[in-house]
Amino acid sequence: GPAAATGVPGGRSLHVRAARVLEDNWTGSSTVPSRGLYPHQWSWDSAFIAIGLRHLSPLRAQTELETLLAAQWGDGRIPHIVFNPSVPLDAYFPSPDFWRSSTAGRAAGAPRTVQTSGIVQPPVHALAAWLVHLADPGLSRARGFLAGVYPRLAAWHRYLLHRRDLGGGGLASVVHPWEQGMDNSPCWDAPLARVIPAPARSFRRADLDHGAAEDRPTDLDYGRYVRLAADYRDAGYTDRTRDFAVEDPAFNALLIASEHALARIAEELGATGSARHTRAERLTAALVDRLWDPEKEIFLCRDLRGGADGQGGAGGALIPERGVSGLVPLLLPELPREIAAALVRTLDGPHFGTGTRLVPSYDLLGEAFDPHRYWRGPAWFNTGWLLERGLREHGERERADALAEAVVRTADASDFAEYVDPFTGAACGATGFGWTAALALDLHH
Ligand code: 9YW
Repeated sequence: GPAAATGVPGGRSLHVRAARVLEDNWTGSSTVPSRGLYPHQWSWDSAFIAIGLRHLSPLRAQTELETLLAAQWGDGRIPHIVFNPSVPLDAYFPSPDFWRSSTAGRAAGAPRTVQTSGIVQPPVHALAAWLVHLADPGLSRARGFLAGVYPRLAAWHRYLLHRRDLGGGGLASVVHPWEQGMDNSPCWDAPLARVIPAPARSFRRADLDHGAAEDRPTDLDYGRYVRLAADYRDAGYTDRTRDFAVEDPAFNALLIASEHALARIAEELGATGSARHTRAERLTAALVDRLWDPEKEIFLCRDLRGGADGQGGAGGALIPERGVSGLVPLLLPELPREIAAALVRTLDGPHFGTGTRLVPSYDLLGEAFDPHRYWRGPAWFNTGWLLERGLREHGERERADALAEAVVRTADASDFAEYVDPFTGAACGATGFGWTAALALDLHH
């Protein structure tokens, strides 16, 4: 791709500026999403960051993933945060003394030597490992990179496909909005409304030291996040019956894309990947069957505890909110042609496309739409990257090129913002954000 200088004053290219962000956020064994706001290692951030890092240093990209996987629990889960012991406890909430992984998570096999959270994040890791391998197969083979990560990634998928099939339909469920990664998306409003919030005075929001309150989730949201996480912890992080259980389209699409990647990794290691490819195809069919809405032409979340009897006895209910998560399955190669075409229409149409520079995180016409508040409207760069990949996968080259260009340009112009106003591209949240720099770098290549 066009790796040349972009002609900005001073002549420093996007490549150099993105590399600087990733250098500043590098701790020696992994990369923080943001020095101020998120000073530890986050699971799906690291996967996206590795995808960009591979262009700067395939070794650092491999190390990034290896560091994360070293904190894997015995039951296979990859925790959403791996805490850096040298960062003060009050720099981020909820801190290790809230999660208490090494004691509360003992039955689930939490590691003893490193402190982690107990929930998970979307499984982008096998896809990232495969892309990192491809950047320098020689180094990867010499270090035994794939041979080292394969059993851990396989255990991770096994955890999600078995312990987290709470709906019995083959898909993985999330038990907390933080697990799906789009914390305060309006898609979560209905299932969250049933959660009794922890009192606001029972915790201190460190995030507000670094971000404008009106760009962040509310105190009421946080009260509910805290309650759900504390209940999960107090149940020993076991996945039996949970009050909050949702099947999310992006989470499952990423699991499927990663299952395909794991098949390729197996093949590279001299084994057969066919059982994994077949499983990915079956999961794609389950995704369509359980989450596709043919009228709205988007995938929806299934609230397993919603619906007629409130217990999800009838398989729960679809949540009628359009979030960007419902477009992410475009990533999948086996998506039926007519569904891929419908998703492209939705991307272009009044709910996500009209007047926007980048794809918003939530329905432009939705009642809850807010162009600045976190996952309730702003555009994010990881979803932009995933949709670019989806468009390319389905032969939409011009649309993919245009989106790639908009992602790179907006990332650069916003000083690698955490998220942006979807109409103007104005920066929101933190700047110098890890995955923004990494994914802009990847699309620039
Ligand atoms: C939190 C780190 C994480 C991201 C999530 C994003 C936010 C809040 O920040 O989560 O405190 O974990 O919603 O997707 O991984 O960047």
